[in-house]
Amino acid sequence: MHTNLFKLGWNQAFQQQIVSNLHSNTIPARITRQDRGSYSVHTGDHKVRVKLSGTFHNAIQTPLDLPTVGDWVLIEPKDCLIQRVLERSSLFTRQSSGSTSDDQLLAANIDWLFIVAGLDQDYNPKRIQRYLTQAWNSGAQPVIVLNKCDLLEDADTVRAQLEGMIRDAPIHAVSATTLEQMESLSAYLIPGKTIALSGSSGVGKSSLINALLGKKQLLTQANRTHDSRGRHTTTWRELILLDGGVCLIDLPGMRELQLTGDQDGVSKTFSDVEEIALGCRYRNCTHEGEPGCAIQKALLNGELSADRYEQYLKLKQENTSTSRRGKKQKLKIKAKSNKWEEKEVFFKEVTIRHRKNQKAKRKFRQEDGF
Ligand SMILES: Nc1nc2c(ncn2[C@@H]2O[C@H](COP(=O)(O)OP(=O)(O)OP(=O)(O)O)[C@@H](O)[C@H]2O)c(=O)[nH]1
Ligand SMILES: [Mg+2]
Ligand SMILES: [Zn+2]
Repeated sequence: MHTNLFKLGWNQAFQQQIVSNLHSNTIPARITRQDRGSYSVHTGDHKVRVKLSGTFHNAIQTPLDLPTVGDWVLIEPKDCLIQRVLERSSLFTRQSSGSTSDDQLLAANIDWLFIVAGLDQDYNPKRIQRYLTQAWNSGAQPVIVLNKCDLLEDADTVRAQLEGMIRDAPIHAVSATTLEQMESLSAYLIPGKTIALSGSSGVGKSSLINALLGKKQLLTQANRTHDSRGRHTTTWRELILLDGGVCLIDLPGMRELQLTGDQDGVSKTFSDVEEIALGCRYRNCTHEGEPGCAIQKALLNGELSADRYEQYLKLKQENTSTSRRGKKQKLKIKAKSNKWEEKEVFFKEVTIRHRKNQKAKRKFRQEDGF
């Protein structure tokens, strides 16, 4: 396999998915950008624009089947058509806004998910927890990057406060503008690895990528002055290759990050709360006044803050309702495919009956001397 592919993140796990005789006329490529109706892919040597093949298109059952930025696909180089998406090692999604319960795919096959927050007026630790919950569901390791540390005298104090609220995810305070502490991110810049940068608009995701590239490649724009909110400058998702062979995925700032309904993320983000709940006398304790409730005790003695418990309940509740909606959607798809299966069986039976009739008629004609 071409060594340039390894720089793009290709590895044994993807290689093993290719059955050589089945895919002899295809080559692997990584999706770097998605536009309406077409995709840009990198083959290791060059960039090509490709589309979905008709067979692929017809086989799509859910939005999860569609390729997204970071995906490895098999393409037919002659026709520039995507034939298959290889199984993903991780997938960062969010719940689509509006009434549909579809997952919106944001980035695939990422090793580290940077949750970027700006140390300006828009700084909000609860938003970081929300991103963290969703990040744990992606399968990638979350890393919290507090950008714009140049704006604060005591960025380390803010970082320490956040550390008290967050478990199992490293936190770095850096500045994309002055490059202070940027070297703390070099631990993640390993050739063949992929990092996606998520976070609200204006936190400095594109600025961080430019700082890592050492040039102003991506467009950035000053935030609104009165509240430091961003102006939604980046409008598409894009995979950028650093010289050393590290892939960075720039994501547009999101207005809202709705959770996609997997309770694991909540459990991991609030593992301290769930650990306390293990001490409740009753296994099905609702923590609303039962005797021997460890949560109530922790809230009273200050071991657990009311604020943190409230945030836990909020995200858990949000996840439960989205997972119910998600299940309904999956059931609908199943019902649809069952219908198709029934139709297929019906048509098969009709064809068999028709053939039998034809055969019987032929036999009858032969016997009758026609
Ligand atoms: N002071 C300071 N400003 C920064 C830093 N990083 C980025 N900025 C500024 O923050 C503003 C927004 O930066 P962007 O990189 O465009 O933010 P973004 O997260 O990509 O925003 P969207 O593309 O809208 O999602 C720009 O004016 C940057 O110059 C930093 O470390 N310190
Ligand atoms: Mg941007
Ligand atoms: Zn309890």
